[in-house]
Parts: sequence; structure tokens; C-alpha cells
Amino acid sequence: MTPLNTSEWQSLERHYSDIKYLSMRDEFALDSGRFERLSISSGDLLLDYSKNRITKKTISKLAALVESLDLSGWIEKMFTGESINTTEGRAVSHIALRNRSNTPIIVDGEDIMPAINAVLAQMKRFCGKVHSGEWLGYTGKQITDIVNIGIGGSDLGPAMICDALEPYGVEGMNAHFVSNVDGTDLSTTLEKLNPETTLFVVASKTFTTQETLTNAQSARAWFLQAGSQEDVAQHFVAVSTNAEAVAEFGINTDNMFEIWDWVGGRYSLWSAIGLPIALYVGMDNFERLLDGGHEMDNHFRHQPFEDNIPVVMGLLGIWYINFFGSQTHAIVPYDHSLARFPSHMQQLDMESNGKNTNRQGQRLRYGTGPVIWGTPGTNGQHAYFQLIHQGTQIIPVDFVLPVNSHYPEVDHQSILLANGLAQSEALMKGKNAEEVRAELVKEGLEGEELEALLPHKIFPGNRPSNTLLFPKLTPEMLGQLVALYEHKVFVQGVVWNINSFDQWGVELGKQLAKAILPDLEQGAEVSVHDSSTTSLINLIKQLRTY
Ligand code: G6Q
Repeated sequence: MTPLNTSEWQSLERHYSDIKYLSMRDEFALDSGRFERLSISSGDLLLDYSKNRITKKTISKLAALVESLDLSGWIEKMFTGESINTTEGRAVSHIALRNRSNTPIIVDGEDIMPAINAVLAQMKRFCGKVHSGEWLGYTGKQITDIVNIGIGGSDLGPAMICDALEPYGVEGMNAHFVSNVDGTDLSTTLEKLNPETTLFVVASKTFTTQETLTNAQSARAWFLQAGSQEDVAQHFVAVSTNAEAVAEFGINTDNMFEIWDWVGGRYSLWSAIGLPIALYVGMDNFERLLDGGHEMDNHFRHQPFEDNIPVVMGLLGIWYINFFGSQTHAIVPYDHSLARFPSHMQQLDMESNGKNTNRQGQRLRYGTGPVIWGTPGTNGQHAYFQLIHQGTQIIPVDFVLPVNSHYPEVDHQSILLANGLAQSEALMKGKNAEEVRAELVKEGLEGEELEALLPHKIFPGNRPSNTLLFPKLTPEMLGQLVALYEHKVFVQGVVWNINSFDQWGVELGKQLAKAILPDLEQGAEVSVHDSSTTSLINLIKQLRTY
């Protein structure tokens, strides 16, 4: 089923021809109600999508498209535990992990809520023990440092949340994240730590990931320079589906927190993969994060499409990717504690929708997932915003703006917000030749000098952005934001008719390195690869000093 053949898509194509030159600046001038009409609230969260190259009709037409593609049906399938990850034969039930209403969710004929609740209770007990000092290091000292060892979905989400919720950190507790197999990552983390007060969380859904197991083994070797084999149990716990491999590694399975195959790595921060979050900010705050996610789930499941934040954001993405030809999308949080938010969103979106084959196995004839990127404002303004303003591509931007900071520098916050708002306004309005001319004349320029400079100072404007505004970055709000983007990705996957929940590209990477490693390790020259890879392997062997 290709969306291109629907009458709704064809109607959108005609609509695109009609309004592709629509000027947002003119629309704002003509219509004082544009913001009212093109914004949505859900609790404390506001989406202002009025600075997009659309009319209200555009959204109605896009909503009609997803209606015709049975988005409602797909949402129900996800929320009721159907096996919609068809290439892996799995349900997609991360929503169950934050199902605070605790209504049964049946996966493979079984209600999964009791198992989820049991692991949440286990996490609560464990965090309670660590925080109260009931669980101590091998010399009787309080645990002060949590080191999460994981990669990809077992790292990015929890690392992002711990950074973002730093103001909620339990006093005296520090969280560290080691992911890269580059020894620099582990070494630079461990050199600051004391084995007596450090707890390692080895987080791996499969417990077969090369980077994670290598880092975990090296961490254990580091620990054993101080503690004994019997002490390992006090300092290493695991999060996994694979009890056998956990036991084989030497971690007591009593200290293993279970996850399930129906939760994808990039959707797993809500599960026991979130253990470092709970250890760092406390279980109550972890549950507040889940509450926020659940609130967004209810909004997504029940709001009509045109008043539905993830649906509208997903549809706007379709509009730019499939009609305007955009290939990238920037997420720019004006909150320094959200520095890792774009990276998490990058994995979430690009691993989910970076696909070229539809559910039926046919090669696609239309664009799918964009390149997601971004860094916090205002830093980005002094770097890549040049291209967003005056480059040749249309790059939609999401501005993520908390009104209040957790920190007392009130003057900073107004400056920060003024910058965020100024950027979205400037992207929309641009600066035309007359305005530039007037500015230059005011500066005392004239004649050839003025004419030479003028074209460089013109901003085309009409560049789209969304603004997500909320009072403060609380755990609930962060939960809402992450769930919002998860559902946005889901909506787009439904439109593109792809399975957003497998990741064969990641699996390929896992296989390839394993094939080259023996060639790198053996002494003799190799010749079995292509000439580039063979030469690089042989050159590395000549150059290495280890
Ligand atoms: C996420 C991906 C991938 C995965 C890592 C780690 O959706 O599947 O990023 O999370 O490869 O896998 P393990 O948790 O199995 O170590």
C-alpha cells in the first residue's frame, strides 16, 4: 500500500502547488488569529506551529491522509499489544512501561502489566536500599557513583534524562555513562572514581553487544584491582532479557532487572534500562517521568488528529519531506540541560524511520526519515544557524523552550528566551531588499558599496519552525516531550508504510566488526578484503604501538 496512490495524497499534491509560495509573513499580517488557530495545548505543554508554510486547510488535508491510512487503527494496535514489529515478530509496547492507569495490556495472550509492576517494585526496593545506605560498597561505604555501561538505546536515553534532571539529583549521587568501546571513555570515567563507592549497571537488552561486554569486563578488572571476586556482586548489577549471559558474566541474577523483547532499545528508557535514572534522581522522580509519558500517551490516543501534538508534528514533517523535499530537521532546545536531547531524538527517529523498504518488502519511491540534528541554543546560533537562515535548503526547526530555569540567573533566562523567539521570528520573516537597503542607508552606506553588500544581507525568510513552550523542565514535562517525539515518529512510519521498530542497519554493524577483528589481531598481512580495507588493516598493523 503506497500512500502516493490515495486520493488524499493527490489532493495534497494539488494543494501544495496552490500554496507552495504562500508567504508566512503575509499570512500573519492578514490574519491576527493565526497563532490561535495553529497552536495546540496539552496540559502545560504548548505547540505553536503557526510559523509553518501551511494554512488550516493543509492540516485538515494531512489529517485526512492519515485517516485514510488508518492511523487510528495502528494506534490501537500499538496500545493493545499487537505484534506490529513484523520483521522481528514482536509487539511494540513501550507505552505499557508507563501505563500508570495499570489497565491490562495483552501481549501474546498474557497481561504484561504484572511483570512490569514487579520490576518497578524491584527497582524501587533497590534504589531505596542504595539511597538509605542499606546497600553499601564492599568496605561499608555509601555508594556515591553509578556507572551505566551500555550503548545505543541502553545509553542515550538514560544519559539524556540524567543530564536533563540534574536539579533533581539525589544529594551525593553522581551518574556516569560509558558507551564507546574506545578505551578513552571508560578510562577517563574510572580515573575519577573510587571502587569502594562505585556501582556499575551493565545495561544490555541482548547481553551480547561487543562494546558493552568489553567495557563491562574492563570495569570488572579495574574493580578487582581493589575488591575481591566475592565483592563483585555488591558493585555490579545488570539490566537485560538474557539471564543466562548475565550469570555467565558473573553477575548474580538476583541483581538483574528484567526487560522484554517487546521493548525496542531506543524506546527502553521507561523500563529497567532507566535504572541509572532512578538511582540518580530517585524512584519518585522516575515515576514522575513515567506519569508524563503516560499523559502524552493519553493525548495521542484520544485527541482528534488536528488537535493532537504528535500527529500534527508528524504530519508537518511529511509536508516538508515529501512535498518540499527537506532532508534534515533540527531540534534546538533552549535549555542547556537538554544538550543530549537532540542525540536521543536522532537515534529515535533515524533508527526508526531510516528505511527504504515498505512493510510488504517493496522498495520505496518516496522520502522517509530525515537527518535529525541539533545542539542547544544559543550556541547553535553562533555556528550552524547561518545555513538555516541563508543556505539553499529548507530545514524545519523545533525550538524547545522552557520558560523558567531551575537555576537562579533570571537575567540569563530572559536573554535565552529572547534569542529563541528572535530566531523563529527571523526565520519566518526574513529580511527583504528594501529593509536591508534602509538599514544600510541608516548606517551611512551608499552607491556601489551599498549595492555590493545588499544581496548578502538579504534573508529569504519563510523558513518553518515549531515552538514547544512549557513552564519548566520537570520530570513529568520531560516524560511528555520524549513520548511526544516517539509518537511523532510512529505517525510518520504509518504514513510511509514502514516498520519503525526494527533496526537491521544496526545489526549489520554488530556483525561486520566481528568479522574484521581477527584479521586485525593476527600477525600476518591479510588480503581477503577489498583493496581499501585490506590496505588499511595492514597499515594499522604497521603503525600500531600496542
Ligand atoms: C536500539 C537499537 C540499539 C541497541 C544497542 C544496544 O533501538 O537496537 O541502539 O539499543 O545496540 O543493544 P543492547 O541493549 O542489546 O546491548
